[in-house]
Amino acid sequence: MERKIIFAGPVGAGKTTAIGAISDIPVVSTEGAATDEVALRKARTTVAMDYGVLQLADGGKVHLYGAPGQDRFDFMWDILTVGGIGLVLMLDQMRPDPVADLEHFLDAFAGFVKRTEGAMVIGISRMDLRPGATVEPIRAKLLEKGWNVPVFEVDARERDDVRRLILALLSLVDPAVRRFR
Ligand SMILES: Nc1nc2c(ncn2[C@@H]2O[C@H](COP(=O)(O)OP(=O)(O)O)[C@@H](O)[C@H]2O)c(=O)[nH]1
Ligand SMILES: [Mg+2]
Repeated sequence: MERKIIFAGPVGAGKTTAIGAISDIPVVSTEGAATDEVALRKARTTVAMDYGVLQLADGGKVHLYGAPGQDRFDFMWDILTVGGIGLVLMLDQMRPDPVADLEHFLDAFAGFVKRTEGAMVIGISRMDLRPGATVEPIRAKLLEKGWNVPVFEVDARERDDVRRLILALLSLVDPAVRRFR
């Protein structure tokens, strides 16, 4: 069975890294030189999408699509979500206001998440860079807004962390999904 999942979130949250950490093929990226405010954060950024594939133990495939983080590419978000079965929202603990980022992306992807009947998980990255940070403010905001979404601390560079995130999403969609290595 073939399934498509989407990674979304702000620039620098670790979407490209996460897909690279878990994909069984070298990631296909459309990175370009960063311009405007993003150039202050990193030299290259995803301008259209990232693509990777994860092979499941049962022979199934999960197609992994990373959406560009910048709002001016938000027209890509509607294109990328077509046929998707779930959303991984990556948030970055080092951003000035991760809770504001959460609200922004919940609004932007609400239609998609509704179509998938709530197939969404959240990964909070770069926790290691801010000692003492917790995911509680994110959980509190989700609760306040009535979103029942699993939240994980992830290091996007760690395959096991990304794996846990994707397994959680797949089991929301299909509780019988087989484990993968
Ligand atoms: N220290 C640390 N760095 C991370 C973590 N997750 C991702 N990164 C780094 O953050 C940077 C931005 O990641 P990238 O995948 O380009 O973000 P994207 O814009 O969402 O695609 C990369 O240098 C990653 O290696 C984490 O949990 N801890
Ligand atoms: Mg990227």
